[in-house]
Amino acid sequence: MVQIPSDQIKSREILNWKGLHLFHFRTSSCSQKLRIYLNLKKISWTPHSINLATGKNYSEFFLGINPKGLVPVLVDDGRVEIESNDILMYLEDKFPENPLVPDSDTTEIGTLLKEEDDLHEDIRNIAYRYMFGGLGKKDPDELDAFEKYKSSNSELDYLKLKEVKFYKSFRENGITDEAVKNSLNNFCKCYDKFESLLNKQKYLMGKNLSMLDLAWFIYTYRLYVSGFPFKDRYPKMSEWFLDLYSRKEFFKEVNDPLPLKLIRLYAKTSTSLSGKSIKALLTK
Ligand SMILES: N[C@@H](CCC(=O)N[C@@H](CS)C(=O)NCC(=O)O)C(=O)O
Repeated sequence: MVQIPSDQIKSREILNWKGLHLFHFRTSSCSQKLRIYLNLKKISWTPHSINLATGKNYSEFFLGINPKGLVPVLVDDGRVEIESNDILMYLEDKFPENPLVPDSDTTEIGTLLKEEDDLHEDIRNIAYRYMFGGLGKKDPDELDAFEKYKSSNSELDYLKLKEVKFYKSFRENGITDEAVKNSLNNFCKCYDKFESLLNKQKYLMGKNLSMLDLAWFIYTYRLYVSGFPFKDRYPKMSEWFLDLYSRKEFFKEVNDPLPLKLIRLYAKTSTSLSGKSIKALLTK
């Protein structure tokens, strides 16, 4: 778990908040995953939207909570947790009814969620190239101030530099064809594995829905919208996705609750604006 100790929280007022509070953003993939979880578990929580598109994650208030400038952040009666998968595990421990971890085995799901988290930069590459267009560009002055910001946690200050590097490179070079190819390769390795599992089971970890399905639903949604040919390449995965997408707990949390026909149309348009399509860059 990545808990930020309370003596390191500079925006002290949040430490007095009662109950579950979530800093999130509507279109953030990690926030979407958490909100789907909260919907499925029927857990009530207080939302605090941090607008990533207008740089609110670089405000002094928010950096005083998470110096990495990332959502989601959970605040539970003054306890501050970051990292979406750790937040999921924390909540699962606190709300064990209707479990979303199979057979209470946290080791296997921990490994699989880490594999998913390791692909975060890959989903970023896809989303910034095919979904967000120029909207993902950060204001250079805000980015500089973010880079220079010093919190009382030198480890988080160091980890933040990875974010700065990504956004600087995105501003200068966009997301290159090479980066998209590599990211697609990484996704295909996982999808190859999941496709064969889904030939014998309904969900990614067996016969019951788990957090892993939530996590991969979000990635699959993004790739789908970006024009990844799931139906041709991974038909079982495509069925699995459409089933989850038809459920209101999932559907209402992803970007725009559009009918799938419109999403496919959107995928075509966004692809034509973003250079070579995903289909053209799929190498295997
Ligand atoms: N590993 C982290 C990743 C968090 C993350 O990258 N959050 C993104 C949104 S999905 C963010 O806040 N980005 C900041 C930005 O877009 O400026 C987690 O799982 O919580």
